[in-house]
Amino acid sequence: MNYKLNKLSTLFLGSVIAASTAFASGTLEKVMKDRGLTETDVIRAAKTYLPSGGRDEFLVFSSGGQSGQVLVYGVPSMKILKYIGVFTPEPWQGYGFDEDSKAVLRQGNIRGKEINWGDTHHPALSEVDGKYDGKWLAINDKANPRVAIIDLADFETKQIVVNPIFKSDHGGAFFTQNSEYIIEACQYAAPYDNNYHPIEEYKETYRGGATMWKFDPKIGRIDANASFTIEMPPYMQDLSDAGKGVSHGWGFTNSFNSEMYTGGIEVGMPPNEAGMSRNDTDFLHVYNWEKLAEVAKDDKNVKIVNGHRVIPMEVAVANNALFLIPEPKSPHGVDVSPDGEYITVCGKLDTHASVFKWSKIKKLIDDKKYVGKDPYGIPILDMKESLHGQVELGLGPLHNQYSNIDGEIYTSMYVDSQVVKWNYKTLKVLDKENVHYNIGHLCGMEGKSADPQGKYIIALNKLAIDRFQNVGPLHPQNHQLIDISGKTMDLLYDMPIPLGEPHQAVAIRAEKLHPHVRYPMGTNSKTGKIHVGKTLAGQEKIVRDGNKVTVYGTMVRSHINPERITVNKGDVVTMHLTNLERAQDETHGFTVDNYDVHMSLEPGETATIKFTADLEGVFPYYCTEFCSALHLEMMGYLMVKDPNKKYVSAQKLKMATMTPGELKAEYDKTVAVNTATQAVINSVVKFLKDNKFADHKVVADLVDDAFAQAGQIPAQKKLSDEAVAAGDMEKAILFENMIWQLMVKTADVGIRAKDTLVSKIATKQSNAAAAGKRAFDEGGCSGCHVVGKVSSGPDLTGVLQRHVDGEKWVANFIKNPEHKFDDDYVKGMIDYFNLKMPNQHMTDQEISDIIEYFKWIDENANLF
Ligand code: K7E
Ligand code: CUA
Repeated sequence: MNYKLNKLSTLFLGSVIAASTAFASGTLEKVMKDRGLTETDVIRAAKTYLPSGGRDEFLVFSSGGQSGQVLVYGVPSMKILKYIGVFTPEPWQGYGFDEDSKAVLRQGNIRGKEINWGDTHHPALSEVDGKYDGKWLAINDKANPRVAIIDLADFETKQIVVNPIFKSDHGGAFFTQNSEYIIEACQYAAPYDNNYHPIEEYKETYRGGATMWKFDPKIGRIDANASFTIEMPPYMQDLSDAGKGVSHGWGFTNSFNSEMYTGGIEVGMPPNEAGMSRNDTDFLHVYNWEKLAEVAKDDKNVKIVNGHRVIPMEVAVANNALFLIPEPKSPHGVDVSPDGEYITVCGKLDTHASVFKWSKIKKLIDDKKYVGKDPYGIPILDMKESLHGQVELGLGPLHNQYSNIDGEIYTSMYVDSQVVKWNYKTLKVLDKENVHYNIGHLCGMEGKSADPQGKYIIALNKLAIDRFQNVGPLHPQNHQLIDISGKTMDLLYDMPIPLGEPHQAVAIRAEKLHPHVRYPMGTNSKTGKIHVGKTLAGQEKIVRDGNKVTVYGTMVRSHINPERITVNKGDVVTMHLTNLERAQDETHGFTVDNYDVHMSLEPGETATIKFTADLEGVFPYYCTEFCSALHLEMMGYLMVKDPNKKYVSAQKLKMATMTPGELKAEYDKTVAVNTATQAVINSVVKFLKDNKFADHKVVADLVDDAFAQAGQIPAQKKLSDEAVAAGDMEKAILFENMIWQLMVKTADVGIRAKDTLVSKIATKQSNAAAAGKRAFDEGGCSGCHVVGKVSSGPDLTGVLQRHVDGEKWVANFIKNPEHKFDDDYVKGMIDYFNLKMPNQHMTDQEISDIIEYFKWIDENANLF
């Protein structure tokens, strides 16, 4: 056997079960002492700890603030799983660096301007009956009024819509209870058209509003043409929420500048912050979007601005569909209860939370009982008569989340840096917990749906200050996990996030999500359709049309086809690449050096890059994911020639060549290695079949992947044989090498399948046996003994049966090997291995555990 085969068979035969480890008693106390941990710390750690390979109960989608992204993490472990590029290019995903994702990103252009950042604020999950269905995620961009849709089948951004009339937004995205619409309310009032209007005409020409984006939950796309905006006064609308249950069909949006103050600090006016917070109350906007959706269908009822349907305030009022309720000063959050009956509003500059009651509001509306009208003719309802009650919570209340307990609500206190637990029905404060620092939103588990789950609340803090190692003046964000399952809250965990400021985050039970692991072959992931550039193995080609060069290529471990592309300087190059893999997680990335292009091709995906080859020269291109042992070889060259230049060929170096005899010898050697390797693969296949691998889905999937690799071998063998027949031994050797590569990949997955299968079918180790394995590995025994195999020392399978009173014999031998060196049996072993077993100074406990481990090995001897 040569080196290659030797290594491979060691991998196979020596693959040992990864057993659970057990620690000696007293270890926990020692770790606690060494690390200065209290018992409370350890309990909190245990509540959030997720063992390797474990799964979280909830997934959180958090706004990435100024990063323009969304991030995904698990609860309770707080492990970050993904950043999703939304309004911002995201190179890892190729987002914004390949044509298909650029097409999505460029949907977000505003008035022809490319915008490459966003200020993401409020993610929202699609709903059925007010409950999350795990299908779609929407999020708004405050800076450039846009809403994006993310598909939870692959966690990719699929659509961006630009608000055609707002210049800023904030009160989105909020799904209505059956995902009929997504609410996007304005923030900073501005003229709807794109013209200049002097600030002195603020009250006349500047407007706020709430856009109702029509959503199709089947395909997960907004239909801009079926959407409309409800015109609202320039009160600076802030957060919104959709009614549900009893209040379904209605929307709620608050505001913070009922003063309609416009500042002027530079001309000696008091600043905005003073003028906009002068009144004791601002306005909660209450609107019947369901009725207005019908109204908007008639052209007579709307004005068209920038191609978008707008319902004027007077039309909304005439249809009894728009009302105002005074609410305490500079409010922020407005949060509808799970049943839709209570609407809790928090005023940043008021110490109270105000709980409005939908049945009271509805009665005032039905009775047309108004206390007046605002300057735009919108009826105003009496605040006191709309209120269920108010509770004093502390300083700076902002946002609310609900739990699974009836009446229980959690409110973030920005100024006090606290989370307050209270009851919105009884209006009693129940508990307060300090957070660090200046909390904004908070995120309950499905805490704003019709079906809140309780268990945890996450504080999304604006400042981290001293919580982490200093990494410079720009600090990470701090998400803090709080256990709310007990009578009082308990802060479990700080998670720094090196991304933008979190505003809203939404959590969903992980079991509700069913993302796929691969695409149907040739899919354009951005459209969900088969890509025009889909290319299968054997269909690769380079097409020229004038100065346009189109490449139809494929990627599969571990080569890119084609491997050489020659174009003229100035040619426009389009490359469609398809990842032919079926195996889970076998992504290939692709870039051409110096051309600012990158794509991430998940199994089955096709994507496109396009660039003008305006630089002359030689440009390597390569796979950017370390996808196999031959990943570095997964490359090729783009050669760009200047058609106007004459290239003189370089002097050819005279290279030594092999004789036909030498070539034949190398060919024979390569074939022999392959034959031997195949025998090893066959033995693994036999093991897998003998142990019924098909009964275990994860193993069967791995075996599928292995066969996908092995299935490519016959075609390569044919090419090799053809080369031999044609007398080209050089080429034949290369094809035989390719066969070996395929065998290695087959083996790689095969080993994983075997290990997985063994872990599935082996009997469970007792704690003692697990401790024994640990002692065996850490005590140095495994340096000479490999289970199931004769190595530098004998195979220990069955060792307890080899001697009379075997357990005692082995225990004595481990404890004191020297005493047995004259024993005939041991003498023979020493001769054979040319090695004496050293005394590893095991304790009696360790020795007895090792004996248990040996028993476990014997129970499972057939698996080694
Ligand atoms: Cu930061 Cu919802 Cu934009 Cu409050 S918002 S914190
Ligand atoms: Cu494909 Cu590296």
